[in-house]
Amino acid sequence: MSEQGRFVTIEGIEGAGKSTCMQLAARVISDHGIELVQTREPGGTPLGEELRDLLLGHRHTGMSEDAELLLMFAARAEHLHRRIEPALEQGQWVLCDRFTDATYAYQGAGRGIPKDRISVLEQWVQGARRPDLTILMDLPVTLGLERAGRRSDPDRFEREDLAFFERVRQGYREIAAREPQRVRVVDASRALATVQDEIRGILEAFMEQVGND
Ligand code: Z5A
Repeated sequence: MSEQGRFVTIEGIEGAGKSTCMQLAARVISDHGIELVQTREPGGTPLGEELRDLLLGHRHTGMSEDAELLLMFAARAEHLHRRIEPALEQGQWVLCDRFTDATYAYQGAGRGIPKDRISVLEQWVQGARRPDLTILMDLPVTLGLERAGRRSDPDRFEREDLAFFERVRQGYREIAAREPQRVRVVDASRALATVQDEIRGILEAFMEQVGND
């Protein structure tokens, strides 16, 4: 049987540059001859993408916080079952734009849902599965919003106020402080080339480390 693949996630508040840097991260990993599945949350499967539309769209603007949380985990359960676990079992790597850290940051720190309720769902849906490496792209909220604000049609989350995104950022930074081995914080406020150099370095060091394990 082939060796288990590795699970890498990219996190950050909106406008941090995750989507931009996903492309670079995918290239760096693939250039090492590693087979890679590139995906995102919420989403990544047909059902997950439909749930994403419900979560981000404006048909249910007043959705309850618990419904939002449960839909995130419903999408995640499907994603793990259909894509993430099968890929990892075949020895492929999975690169995911957001995962459960986003739930602790947005639904936990942002909306105020207690952490222990989220961790019950995390345990239920994921069992022992956690990302092997997370890159947290951190930057001041105003800069992230300014970058993202160039878009025309804000989604349901993008309509939240500054205070919400400050709590989300703080939530992410607390996770990184608790788990410095897994979560590598990148200062995403710098020029794109500098940010991407640092991400390349983190991924190369990680690949070397797991290659030597
Ligand atoms: N969500 C949740 O609540 N709970 C959960 O469990 C999960 C998700 C999984 C969907 O996320 C929403 O779901 C998200 C949280 C919630 N809502 N919010 N907010 P998403 O990842 O699809 O959406 P997003 O965070 O809004 O993505 P984004 O706005 O596309 O941000 P980004 O991917 O980090 O940024 P980007 O598109 O790569 O870059 C934004 C712009 O900045 C773009 O024009 C770039 O060219 C530019 N850019 C990027 N880097 C730089 C640098 N370094 N300098 C200058 N300009 C730059």
